[in-house]
Amino acid sequence: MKYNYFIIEYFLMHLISYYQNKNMVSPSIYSNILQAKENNTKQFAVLLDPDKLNLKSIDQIITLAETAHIDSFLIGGSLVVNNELDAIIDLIKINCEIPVILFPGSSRQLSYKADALLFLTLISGRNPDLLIGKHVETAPFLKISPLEIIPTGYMLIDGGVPTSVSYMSNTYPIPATKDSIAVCTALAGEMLGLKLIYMDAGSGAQIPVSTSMIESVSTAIDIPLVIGGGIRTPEKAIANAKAGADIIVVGNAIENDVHLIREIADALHTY
Ligand code: 1GP
Repeated sequence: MKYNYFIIEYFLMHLISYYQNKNMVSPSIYSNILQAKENNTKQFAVLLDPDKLNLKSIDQIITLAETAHIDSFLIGGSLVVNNELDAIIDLIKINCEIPVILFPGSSRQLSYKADALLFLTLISGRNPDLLIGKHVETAPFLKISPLEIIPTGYMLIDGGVPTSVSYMSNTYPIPATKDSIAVCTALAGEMLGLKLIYMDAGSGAQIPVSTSMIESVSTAIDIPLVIGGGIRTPEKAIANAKAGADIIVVGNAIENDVHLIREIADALHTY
């Protein structure tokens, strides 16, 4: 019995020291985002949806992402029915040093293997579970996790087609042309202490978030602005960056053409 306690204590000590060392050597992902914003350097994040990838295709994406020097991988999806979240993160971690940020579609999409987590509050919606309920449930697990927690105001913007997020969250998106609603929502998120605003037209959106809305919101807030949903070309990525987006997220288009990783990364990094 005593021997068992000794083993457990030994294991815990090593675990704690592993995470302490990890925290000491890893610069904060959020401070990197703030630094980039201060330098007016635009960041590029590739979104990987575990349901749409297989472990073979991810190899090529990791190689291209590394040579293109993307800034981060976001990992998440509306459902994530397969069980490969940990395996995908392991593959990324073995092959490159690109930070991995969880972008969870539900509170089940957690992995301690990632570097950070967007702690999403769906501020464009009025579903109390996604404004505070799920946060209360997951808070104790996140408190003891090694993940860097980034409180994020998530705003769904109408992208011209019904999205999985809208259906799953039981919320309406903000109408695409109502810039003033987007501005007030983002301002409220900032005043509530959120650290990022993520405006998303939803994966595969027909109409991405407009540059007019991006400009209005980015002018109104001081915290970094993430834009995603329906971005398919380097030109749209650059137009968003010019309008004030700090981080551009692309998922769907890369699943269709992996070489877009290099094209969009080059365009944004030479912006
Ligand atoms: C979806 O913003 C992301 O939540 C990315 O959208 O897959 O359309 O690039 P796409």
